[in-house]
Amino acid sequence: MSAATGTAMKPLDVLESEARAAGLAPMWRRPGMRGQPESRCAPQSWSYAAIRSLLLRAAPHMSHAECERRVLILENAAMSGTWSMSPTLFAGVQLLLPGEVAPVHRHSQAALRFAFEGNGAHAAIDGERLPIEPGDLLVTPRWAWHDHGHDGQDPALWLDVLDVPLVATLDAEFREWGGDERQQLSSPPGTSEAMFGQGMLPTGGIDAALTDGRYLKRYAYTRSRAAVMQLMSAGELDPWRGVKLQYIDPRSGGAVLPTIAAHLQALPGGMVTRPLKSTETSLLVVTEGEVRASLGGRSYLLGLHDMLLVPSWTELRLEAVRQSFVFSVSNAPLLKAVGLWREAQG
Ligand code: GTQ
Repeated sequence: MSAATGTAMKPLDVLESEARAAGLAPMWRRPGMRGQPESRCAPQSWSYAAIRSLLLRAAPHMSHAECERRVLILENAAMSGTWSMSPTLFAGVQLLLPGEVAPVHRHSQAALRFAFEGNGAHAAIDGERLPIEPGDLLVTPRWAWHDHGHDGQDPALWLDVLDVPLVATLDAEFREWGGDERQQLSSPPGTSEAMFGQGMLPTGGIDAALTDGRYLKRYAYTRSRAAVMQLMSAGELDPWRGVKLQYIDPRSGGAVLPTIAAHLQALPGGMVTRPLKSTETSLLVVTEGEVRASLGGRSYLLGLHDMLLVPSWTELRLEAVRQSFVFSVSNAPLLKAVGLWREAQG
């Protein structure tokens, strides 16, 4: 351009274009490092009623035979086209009709499911069949074979949360289909809960063989709800959280998955939490009651099964319009593993 217009290029411009041609970028052109996180995802709420209605309308046109899983993805408005809820997490709501089968497969993305409605659905994970009843949490670690079925009468809907965007960023995506539609069962029902779900762990020299593919796969809502309910009734309230318990993998005492943590929270009617922000990105799901959330200066009213995405470093306060229970997931384990987890209590 300079030659055409007769204006001489400045020496630095010449150098920079030479640098770019050599595959180099001048860092002096880059904005400085940020003083604090500015998330690529934005606060967003999703109406369960809207998702449910769309899935039921989609079902006659989209059988499980035609799609891998019948899911509507919670795609963040600030990340349009990425199929992502946040830079590390994928979330979607899945519909399985009575008699349908979501065929067996496995993938390098880790998954968990939180059931919304429908009795009689079940998962098979690593050779064990588990019920999926409303409020249950099911864990499907990386590379675990899994399929889903439904022997009940009403549609089954649940939330799927996977670390899909993280695994894509790390260029580590693998997926395999099983030979048959359903996997062969190798453990009687209740095995993993007896081994890991009673505050006890298997012992003995055959540990490894005994526990291969076995871990706590299902956290029944009756038990997790009773736990937070009891603590709430006893007044064990944290001003920032009410009662908030984390689901743990009893083998490690840590989160249920290396990249995804899950929690259940109880708030007595009328409680307003003190403001809190952290570097974790969370998705909240109201499982009972009604919650008004103040997030990043905006207010959201969340009814049954409505969901709210809380980006990194965005201040959150919750007000329980009446006694409420909130399930949540977050990417906290990942941040903690690399020393990036931070929290500021207001
Ligand atoms: O049920 O295995 O929402 O593989 C997305 C990908 C669910 C599943 C999703 C999956 C699944």
